[in-house]
Amino acid sequence: MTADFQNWASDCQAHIEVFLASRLPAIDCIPIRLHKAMRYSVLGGGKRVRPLLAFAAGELVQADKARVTIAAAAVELIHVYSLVHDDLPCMDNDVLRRGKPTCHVEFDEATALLTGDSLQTLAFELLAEKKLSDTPEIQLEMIAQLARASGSRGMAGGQAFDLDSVGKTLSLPELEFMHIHKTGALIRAAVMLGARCSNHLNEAQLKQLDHFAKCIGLAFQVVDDLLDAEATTATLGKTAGKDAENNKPTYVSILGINQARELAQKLQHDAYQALDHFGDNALRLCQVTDFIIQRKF
Ligand code: GRG
Repeated sequence: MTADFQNWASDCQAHIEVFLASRLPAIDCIPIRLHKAMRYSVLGGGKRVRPLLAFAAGELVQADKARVTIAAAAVELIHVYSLVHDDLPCMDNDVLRRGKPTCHVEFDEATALLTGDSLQTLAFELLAEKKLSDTPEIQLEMIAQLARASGSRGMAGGQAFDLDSVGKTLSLPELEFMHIHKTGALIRAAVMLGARCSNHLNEAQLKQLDHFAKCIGLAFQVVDDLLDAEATTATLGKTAGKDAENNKPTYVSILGINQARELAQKLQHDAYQALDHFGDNALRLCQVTDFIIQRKF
């Protein structure tokens, strides 16, 4: 990773942190416990991969950064809501997230449930309150796109499939279906919402970009499975080895470490190819792709 990319990514991460901090209700705002839990869950942690993708897609189309910031924040809020709910005892039952106790451990289960709910609605409040596109119909489509990506035909549906697959043997296409929904849908939304903050791309180009986003969404998950198998809890900031412990089908359990690594490289290559005709404007998207593949946590 180049120093130039590291500086850009640090700037984006700091920028989204400040924006999220400014839009989350203050801790002295009633109900205090809920607002504390929301800020605890969102602020001061995470790689911010989805905001990085939204900013990189925004740069591809020279979109207004203030608009992209709102889109990036909305996607990150949905992501954090999903983490808070995923960690609950009724789902993954985890105690560590982003290097600190999970929301329900630090607060309580009811507060964690409400935290996820409130982060989700805040995401849509942000998307709906300011002009994000010069074309109102496109902004409506952005809101619908994030809703679809988050709901039963996207992330929540993928999570349902995941919960149902514990202890089962999945085929590779079934595993792919699960992750295209559970993890991929939101990653795709991050890229597409960033790009739609400007009217620069035609339908064919948007389709091409969506194909790129699909490839990196899957690549993200393959790498996640590899890290779960190979990295330590201390490095990850969340419990390592959970997939095998919970008897979950993963790319590693189906393909083995070496083939899973090869698949991540193939998806990286496919992602690059999808960006081919965008030329130099796609530099940041290529760099975020490398970051996703090379990440250590
Ligand atoms: C509860 C509706 C609902 C959905 C949960 C995304 C998800 C669905 C659960 C998260 C469980 C998980 C570990 C999924 C694997 C991929 C993933 C989303 C990892 C966490 O994302 P990162 O690595 O996390 O971007 P940070 O903390 O860096 O933001």
